[in-house]
Amino acid sequence: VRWANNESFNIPHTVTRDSGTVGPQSGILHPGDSYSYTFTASGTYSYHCQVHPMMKGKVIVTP
Ligand SMILES: [Cu+2]
Repeated sequence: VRWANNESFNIPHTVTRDSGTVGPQSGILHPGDSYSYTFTASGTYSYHCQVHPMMKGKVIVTP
């Protein structure tokens, strides 16, 4: 999965796993940056933006 910051203004975001040691962990993404993570096991992976904790998402990987 590839996440891209497509903001028109200078708003940074992150893709940060909610817990555990497996899952996406991008660090700061400025506009124009992108981050890719390859999921290698099935499961539900919840994540949020460290800058804006109300921004949440999840990826569901099926076998
Ligand atoms: Cu954000």
